[in-house]
Amino acid sequence: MRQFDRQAIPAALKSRSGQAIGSAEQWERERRPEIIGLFEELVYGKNPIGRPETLSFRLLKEEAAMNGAAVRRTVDISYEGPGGRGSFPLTMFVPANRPKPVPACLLIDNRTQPFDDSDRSVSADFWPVEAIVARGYAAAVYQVHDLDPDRDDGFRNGVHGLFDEPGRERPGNAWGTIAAWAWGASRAMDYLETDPDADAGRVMLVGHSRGGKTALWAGALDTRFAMVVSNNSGCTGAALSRVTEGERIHHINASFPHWFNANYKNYNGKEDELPVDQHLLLAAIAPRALYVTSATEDAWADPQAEFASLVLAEEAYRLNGSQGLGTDVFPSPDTPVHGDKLGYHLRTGKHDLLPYDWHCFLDFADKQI
Ligand code: GTR
Repeated sequence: MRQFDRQAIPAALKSRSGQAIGSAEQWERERRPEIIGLFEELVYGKNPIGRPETLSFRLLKEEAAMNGAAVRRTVDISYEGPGGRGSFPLTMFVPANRPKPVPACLLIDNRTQPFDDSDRSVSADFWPVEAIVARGYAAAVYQVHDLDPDRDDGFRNGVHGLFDEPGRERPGNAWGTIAAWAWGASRAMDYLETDPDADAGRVMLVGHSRGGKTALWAGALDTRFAMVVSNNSGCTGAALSRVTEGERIHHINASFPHWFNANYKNYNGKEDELPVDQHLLLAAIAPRALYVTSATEDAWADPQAEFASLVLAEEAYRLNGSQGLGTDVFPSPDTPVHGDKLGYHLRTGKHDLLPYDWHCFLDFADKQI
């Protein structure tokens, strides 16, 4: 693996004031909240609201799917804020012939085409529901643009428009679009907690690319997710910003100014000045299960920078008596590494989410949840 200076990277087990963090209890009480607070303040932004009191669920449709192998359920998740009412649909396929409740995958779908899988007669590589259901998991999905459009539009619409204080200038730490999508994952979890067919204590949250960044942030904030999967998440996802040879903070802030908060722009070209790096986001998921992937042809996400981040996150897992990933040797392509709580694979091919990736997530999930 590429060499980098570990000393130049903020230590997981040292607080900002320089205090050593020596126990899981101290991690939970001091360092983890400090890390979350720094990411809110400087990177993703702070959500103005958690679970709204007005949150409600309505079953829109339920029918047999996949020739009877699954039940397909569509639920409307709705809420109200000072800016009005909003909602997003959650679609879920539940394996028909399994004892309930079953574990579930929740996919944060960042594809832009409208979602129409009504009879699910054709398998999609990105979301191979037949395979997921056949392995005994419920497959749930929501689409990010139902929470907030993926455009730099001044945060007037989507959940920003509903919950931001009307007329108030947005502070530098106001939530960006990735935070809005992550908020949606928690609202989907609120629903899963009420669905008797799904075991909310065994949910794996999955996202690809910008959806992978979202999965990591949602998984760091919301400890109800038992397992988090970051697929090819790259810059401001799993990849270490100080180490990457791919996309950098100034690139991502220029191409996608709406993804992160305004304060993050102060770190364009100044990765070294950030008091966090992305391994701390992964560490904030400890002691829960975490699986990170890269692809050989995805240099923009920088596989080595993604792997290095996991290796550095391991310290937080060790505090909890876990071995973490158990190796710092960058693996060969298509050879998954399973530590006891951390997993990784480097898939041959391009930036994408494919059946091979899902197969590996489920292998890890079978052991973890
Ligand atoms: C790219 C962006 C990446 C990644 C990707 C995606 O253009 O630079 O950070 O998120 O989009 O979401 O597909």
